[in-house]
Amino acid sequence: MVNDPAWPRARAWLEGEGLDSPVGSVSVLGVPLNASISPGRCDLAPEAVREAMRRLSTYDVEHGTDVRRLRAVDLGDLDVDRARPEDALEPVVRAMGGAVPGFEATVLLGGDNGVTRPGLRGMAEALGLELAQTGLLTLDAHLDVRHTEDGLHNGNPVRALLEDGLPGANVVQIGIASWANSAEYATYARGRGVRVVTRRQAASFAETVRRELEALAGRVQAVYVDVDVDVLDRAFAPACPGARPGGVMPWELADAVWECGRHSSVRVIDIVEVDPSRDANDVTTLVAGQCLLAFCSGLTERLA
Ligand SMILES: [Mn+2]
Repeated sequence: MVNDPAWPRARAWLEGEGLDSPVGSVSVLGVPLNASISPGRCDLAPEAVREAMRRLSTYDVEHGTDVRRLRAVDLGDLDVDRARPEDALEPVVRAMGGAVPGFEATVLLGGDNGVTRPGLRGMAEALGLELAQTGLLTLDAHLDVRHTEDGLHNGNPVRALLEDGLPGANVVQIGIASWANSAEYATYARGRGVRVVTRRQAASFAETVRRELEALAGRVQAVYVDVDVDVLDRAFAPACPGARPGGVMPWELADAVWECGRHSSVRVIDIVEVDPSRDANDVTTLVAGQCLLAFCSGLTERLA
């Protein structure tokens, strides 16, 4: 790969290369949890996404932002690739005690969607908040409220959090897809007070996210955003086993994630469900890298 100092690479930024006098800082923590309902290799994602960032620049031409104005601190990966989600709770919460304070925002690179429960619990603990003072915004095709009787996995983090004490009214789920959920679980989520916004209802995806985030932020002290990459159309997310035709477009997701970066209530975002062993032409790892960068572009705008 040609090294051109006039074309800074996102990977180098992630490794600490930035501009003088940063406007703030972001921490990045790999959480290679791999305990999905359908066996896969989501544990490979943090390193694959970092690798994809070699081919992405740091410049957001849409907003005129260079993310190198932010200081990035990559804290590496947690040793949870063989852990059950129940056993990942303690190490993730402990690591977030160092990854959240002192940074304007934290990006968790999953791993499967099981990351979201320890991620939100870790954010709450790091900020000294009760779960009831926190909000969860999911950009996901799925409700993730399958029952928890047989243990935790990537299909039930939202249910597990509700059972932990997160009030349903603090949860907003955007991008929920047809033929990817069941009537029973949709009834359960709505019955718990969860706000469910379907793919079609969120036709203007980023605008819907901006509006819902604003409303949620008014009710809580800090917001955790779960970006399940399977909210994308399957054409752009072949590495996400749960992605289906009819999902959102990459630019819609980028705009939505940018809005999350810009909003002062958002302290943590996770990017989950990418299984690089299923990818085609690196499209999914590239789009996951773009999500990280779009969030950081919004964060730069927040702090500038
Ligand atoms: Mn999910």
